[in-house]
Amino acid sequence: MTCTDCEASIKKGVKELSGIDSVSANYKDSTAFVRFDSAKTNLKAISEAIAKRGYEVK
Ligand SMILES: [Cu+2]
Repeated sequence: MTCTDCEASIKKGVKELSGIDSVSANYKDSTAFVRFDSAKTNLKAISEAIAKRGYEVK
């Protein structure tokens, strides 16, 4: 992530999944925090949603 637009893009991409409670992203330290319902989605789906928007997930 290089700017606040990246944060917004990641948040939007993750929120499109079902079972997401909240998403926050911080481009300055390249982190994203996601609270989700593990019965509805999982880390893999979230990682894919982020990767689909062109970001590397570590
Ligand atoms: Cu950006």
